Amino acid sequence: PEGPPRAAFDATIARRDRIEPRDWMPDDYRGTLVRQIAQHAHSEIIGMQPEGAWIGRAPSLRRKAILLAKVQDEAGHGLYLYSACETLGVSRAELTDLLLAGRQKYSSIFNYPAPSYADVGTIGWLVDGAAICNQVPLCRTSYGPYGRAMIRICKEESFHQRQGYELLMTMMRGTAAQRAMVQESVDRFWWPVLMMFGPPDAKSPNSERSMAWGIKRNSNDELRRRFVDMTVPQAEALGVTLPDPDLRWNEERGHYDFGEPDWEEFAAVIRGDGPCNAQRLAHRRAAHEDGAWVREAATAFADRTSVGEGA
Ligand code: FAQ
Repeated sequence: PEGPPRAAFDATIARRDRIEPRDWMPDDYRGTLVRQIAQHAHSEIIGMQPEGAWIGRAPSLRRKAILLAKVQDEAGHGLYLYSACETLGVSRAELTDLLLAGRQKYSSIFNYPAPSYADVGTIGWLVDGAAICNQVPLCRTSYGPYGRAMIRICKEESFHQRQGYELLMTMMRGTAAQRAMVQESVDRFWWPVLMMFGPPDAKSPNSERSMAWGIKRNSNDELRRRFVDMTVPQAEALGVTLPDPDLRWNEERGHYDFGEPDWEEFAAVIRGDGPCNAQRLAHRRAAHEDGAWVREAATAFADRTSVGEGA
């Protein structure tokens, strides 16, 4: 509608204040939020797979306990995000069905394999590092439930990033073979991590509108540049080389210059043709089917106990 509800929405956005679930909002605003939040939630849940596969093979009890806690946090993040999305009127069951039907996406990065134990460290350092860079501004997103979920998620992601860096630092102080494992892992992950920020601004169909609505606070390229500036000194401290011959400090701009990711590869991964797309979705589908009896039992129990509250 035009008139009061629309004016109230526009004024809230203009003040950079929060829209809450019961406020009137345009259908496109709601649709964009459902798309982004669901995609984010699916990423957290599918994102458990590459590291989760290392839990049984962690090299010590301490490393196993840390990894178990981290992967469990990712499940928690998925649940906060599904809850935030449910305030927009779609259920978690519907969102899961859309994911399994290939009608919603999850982050491209989780379609790459994690064949080496060093990948556990690299995922923490670079993937969680990129996630933080993208998500800190989302704490100020215009939709209340999403922004509040982001605050807690970002605190946990900071721990995840530090544990990854600490793991890699330990390996870099080890043998030559361990240092080579770290370098090989960073070489594989660097470019796919830069793609996590999405297509270049000129090819990002959703950015302009999402930024006008305050859903996104920064553009894809801005956040990608911020991530590179933040990460290069960390790579130097660690003693690894980032696999980009064009990476160099630009004195004039006060930022790093860097090369262009392979956007053809990005498009292929999003289309479903990445190295692990089929495996990740098949695993997610199997987990969902294996859990059917739990959902049925919980529903039956809830039906029985809801007759007299608390009975
Ligand atoms: N992968 O117009 P834009 C994590 C799609 S972190 C797949 O620029 P937008 C933590 C995009 O959806 C990862 N698809 O789109 C963790 C759109 O297609 P659609 C999750 C991508 O939304 C760490 C099309 O391309 N984080 O899980 C990607 O304005 C370790 C055009 O793009 C978030 O989701 C991509 N990388 O900007 C867990 C953050 N990029 O939907 C476990 C929240 C773009 O129209 C272990 N999301 N596409 O069919 C965002 O900030 C935004 O949605 C962007 C994309 C920046 C990802």
